[in-house]
Amino acid sequence: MKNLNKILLLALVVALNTNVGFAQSSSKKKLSDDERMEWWRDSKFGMFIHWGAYSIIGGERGTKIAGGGAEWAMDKLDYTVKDYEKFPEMFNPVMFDADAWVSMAKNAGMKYIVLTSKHHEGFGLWDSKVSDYDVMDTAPFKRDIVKELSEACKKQGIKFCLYYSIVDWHHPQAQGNLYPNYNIAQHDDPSVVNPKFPEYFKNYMKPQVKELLSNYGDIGVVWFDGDWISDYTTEMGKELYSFIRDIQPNTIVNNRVDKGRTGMDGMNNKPGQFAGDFGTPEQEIPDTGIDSDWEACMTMNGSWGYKPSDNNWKSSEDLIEKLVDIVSKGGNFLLNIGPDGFGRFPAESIRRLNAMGEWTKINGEAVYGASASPFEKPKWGRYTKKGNVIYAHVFDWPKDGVLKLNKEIKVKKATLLSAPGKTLNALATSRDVLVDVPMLAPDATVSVVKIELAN
Ligand code: FHN
Repeated sequence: MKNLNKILLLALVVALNTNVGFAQSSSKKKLSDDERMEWWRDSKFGMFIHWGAYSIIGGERGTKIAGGGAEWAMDKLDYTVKDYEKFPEMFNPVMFDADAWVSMAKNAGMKYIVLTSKHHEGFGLWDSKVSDYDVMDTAPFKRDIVKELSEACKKQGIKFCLYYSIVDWHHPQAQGNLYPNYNIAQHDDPSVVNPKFPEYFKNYMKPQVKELLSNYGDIGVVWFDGDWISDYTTEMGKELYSFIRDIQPNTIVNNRVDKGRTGMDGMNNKPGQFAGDFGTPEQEIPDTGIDSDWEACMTMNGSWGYKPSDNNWKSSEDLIEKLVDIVSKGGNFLLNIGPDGFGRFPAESIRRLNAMGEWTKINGEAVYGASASPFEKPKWGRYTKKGNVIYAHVFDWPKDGVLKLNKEIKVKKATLLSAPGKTLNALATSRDVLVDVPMLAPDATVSVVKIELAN
């Protein structure tokens, strides 16, 4: 009996140390597509994190500064595969604090985090058994970043999601005949065929994706990128999609898993023919709503990866308006942070996260679980909708203290989200519905009027 107890105790310890508990929680019952998408559709606001060995470089080499995203340093700053390897070899972000990152996302009002487990440079932020080019084997850091962040997310109740680049500038089979010389043409020119790519797909990519889906608990979204390279095929995309859903049936996968986009368009060109659960407009917001799931991803300055030379920061006000604009058109907003090589979020990003947090704390009701506006876009801002409520997000506060709503809106009750106890007077005229609002905007960025509908 004593021995049996010992065995049971040992089994429990092993289970706790090997993520067995996580794996079990992943094998939940298969949900319908609408059920599976529900948390994501309601979330509206997530954090993208671009972090890798490129975060040490910051987009600079001597006097040269990379144009565009600093995560492209290897390509833009002309590093050979061998030259570049020194950066993963010095990757030691001693200030990385997963709990602090998750808290910052949470306080900003974000509901999920998408971490670049491997960007185009090929360096993995987890303990991969099929690769030596990762944070445990190559880098002095020797801490499994995917594990730490997944656990912090679980602890703080945020969905943990992973980005994975199909493009790999380091793996020999992904480079094909050009290896050991890295050459961007390999990826972009359809006439340069890499006969080894299918081996990379089968023996490296799929096993890596399997590790990520097996060892880190429930993965909310798998966010692929690099679908544009000519060696990657729609057959591979469809295979990968089912492969993922077989491992974690309820995971959501973006449309870049397949080849449905024209060029770098966000949405698929022929809906229904390609694998993937949502479209991915990048650095843009569609003009109007789209009748399918989509998520706009965007940088705060002009770079995904850490780039101290880029001071072209969007203002907090602009970012809040972008969030509202996206939600009013039925999308999600995935806003990027590029931590530095020590593991710190840039101070400029933290400031913006804090401002967004202050806004979502008061006005989150008008965003989370809200859907696209059924009304025409008003001149002063945007509408979002939830059940029998319309939220008027006012970007330009009326100077005369009278907010003009579209005339189809039949007001039962109007209040400010910042002062819910006080009902605002509303009057329907033949041209508009007029709501008496304070002369001064209650929120310096976007003030929200909640309108309970009579019909
Ligand atoms: O090349 C990448 C880029 O570095 C970044 O990761 C963005 C994020 O959506 N995706 C690619 C370009 O579409």
